[in-house]
Amino acid sequence: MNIVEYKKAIQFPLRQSTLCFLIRDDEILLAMKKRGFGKDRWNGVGGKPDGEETILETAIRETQEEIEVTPNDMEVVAILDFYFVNNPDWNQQVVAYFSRNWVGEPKETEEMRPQWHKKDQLPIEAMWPDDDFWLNPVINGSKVKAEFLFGENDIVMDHNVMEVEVLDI
Ligand code: 8OG
Repeated sequence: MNIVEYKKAIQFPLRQSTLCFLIRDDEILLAMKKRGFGKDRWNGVGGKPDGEETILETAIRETQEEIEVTPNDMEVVAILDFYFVNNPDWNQQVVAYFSRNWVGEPKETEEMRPQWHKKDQLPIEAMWPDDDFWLNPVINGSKVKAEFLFGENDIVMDHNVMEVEVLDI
C-alpha cells in the first residue's frame, strides 16, 4: 500500500489539527506528552479546533492551555497530512507553526512537560517517526508540505516531503 492508493479509498477533507514550536536562538521547545494521542513522545504543542475557531486561533489557544504561553507571532512552517492504514479515524492534516515571540514562561501542565532542546540535538527516537523527515529541513529554514502513511506500530510506510516557497492553509 502506498499513499496514492490509500488516498483513493478515504474521505476528504481531512480533519485539521495544529502544532506549535517555540524557537529561541539555537534552541527549540519540545514538550513531553503526558497523556492521550502521542503519549511519551516529545513534540510541539497543539490540538484540534473548538467549534468555529480558525486554525491560528486554535494554535494559540492550545499553546496557552498546554504550556501557559501566549505566542505573539506565528509562522506557518509545515502542512503535514497523516494517514493511518489501520486507523482511518486518526487521519488528519496538521498545520505546524514556529513562534519566536511570546508572553509567559513555558510551564508544565497536566498534558505537557516542556523542555528546551538544542536544534541540532533532537531526541528523535522519542518523537513521532515522521518528524525525522520534515523537522530538520524546517529548522534549517525551509517550508514543507508533506504526507505520511503509517502502518502497524506507527511505522512510516510511505512519505512525500516537498520543500515549497509558499504554504496555503
Ligand atoms: O489533541 P491531540 O492529542 O489530538 O493532539 C495531537 C497533537 O499531536 C497535535 O499537536 C498534532 C500532533 N501530531 C499528530 N501527529 C503528529 C506527528 O506525526 N508528528 C508530530 N510532530 N506531531 C503530530 O497528531
